[in-house]
Amino acid sequence: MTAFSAARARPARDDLFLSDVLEGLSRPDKSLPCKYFYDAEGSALFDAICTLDEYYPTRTETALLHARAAEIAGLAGRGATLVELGSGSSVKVRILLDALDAPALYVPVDISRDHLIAAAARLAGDYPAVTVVPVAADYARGFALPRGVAPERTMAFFPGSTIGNFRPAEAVAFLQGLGRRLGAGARLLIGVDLRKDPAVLEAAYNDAQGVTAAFNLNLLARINRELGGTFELERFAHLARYDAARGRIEMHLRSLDDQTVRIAGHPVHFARGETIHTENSYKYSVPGFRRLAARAGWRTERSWTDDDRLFSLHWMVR
Ligand code: AVI
Repeated sequence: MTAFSAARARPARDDLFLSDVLEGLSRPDKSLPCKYFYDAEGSALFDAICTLDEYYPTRTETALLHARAAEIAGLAGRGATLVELGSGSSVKVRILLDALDAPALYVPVDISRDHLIAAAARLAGDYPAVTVVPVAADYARGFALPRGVAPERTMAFFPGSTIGNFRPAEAVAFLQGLGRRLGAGARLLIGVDLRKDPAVLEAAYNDAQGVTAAFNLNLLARINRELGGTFELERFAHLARYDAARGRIEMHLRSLDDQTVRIAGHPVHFARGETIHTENSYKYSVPGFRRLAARAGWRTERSWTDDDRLFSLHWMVR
C-alpha cells in the first residue's frame, strides 16, 4: 500500500525571511541564519557538496550507517516510527529503512517544502509498506508529529552533523525540546562530526571546484530573488576557516569593496573587507558530545566512529 500524504505539509514561514535578513545585517557583526541556505537552489548545491572528495562527512557517515545498520535495527525494534529532522533528499534514511524490521511510519521534516514533497513522494514509491507523512517545518522552531505516535516506538534520526550548525547552548536547548516533543522512551540516532586536523576540516569547506563557495553565495542570490535585493555576487567572496579555540568552522561572505546594497528598499552598507557570518559548524569529541546530550536529558547507549575517527554516530535514549 502506498500511503503517501502531503496533507500535513505547511508552507515555510517566508514572512520571517525579510525581517531575519534585515535584523542580521543591521548588527555590528553582520550575520545571516544558515537555515536560509536551503531553498531549491541551495538544497541542490548542498547535495553536490555531499559528493565532493573533500567533504568527508557524508561518505563517512553513510559507511558507518551501513556498517551498523543491523545493530541499529536491533535497537530500534519492530514497527518503528522514524522521524527525520532536516531530511533533505531522504537518501541516508534508506539505509535504515532497508535494515529495520517492518518500519511502519516515516516522518521527514524539512524547511524546503518543494524538495521535501518531491523526496517524500519518491521514497513512498520505493517503500510501499511504509506510511510517509512529510512535515514542512523549521524543525528547530518546533513541529507537530502525526497523532498516535508512541514515544517508545519512535526513533528520531538527525544525521549529517547538522547539530554542529547550532551553538552548543542552542544545541542543548534544541535536544531538550526534541526530547519533550518525542516523549519518554524515545530514541535518537544522531551523526556528529569530530575534531581533527584543521587542514582536513578547512579543505572540506573550501573545495577546489568552488561548490561550497556557490552554496554560500546562493544566500545573497536568494535575497535578490525573493526580497528584491541588489547584491552583486562577484563583489563578495566565500571565506571558511577553522577556529580551534571554539572547535568550529566559520563560514563568511567577505565584501570585496566599499558598497551599499538595497534589500526591499532598505540600504545596507558594507565596508571593504567586512564579512557576513553565515554559518558555524561545530566539531566535537565523542565524550564532549555525550556530555552535551546528557545536559539535554539524553542518555547515550552506543557511540560508533569510523577507523580514522573522522565522524561519529550516537544512539541515545530519553
Ligand atoms: C548541513 N551542515 C551539517 C553542513 C556542515 O558541514 O556544517 C552544511 C555545510 N556548509 C558548508 N558545507 C556544508
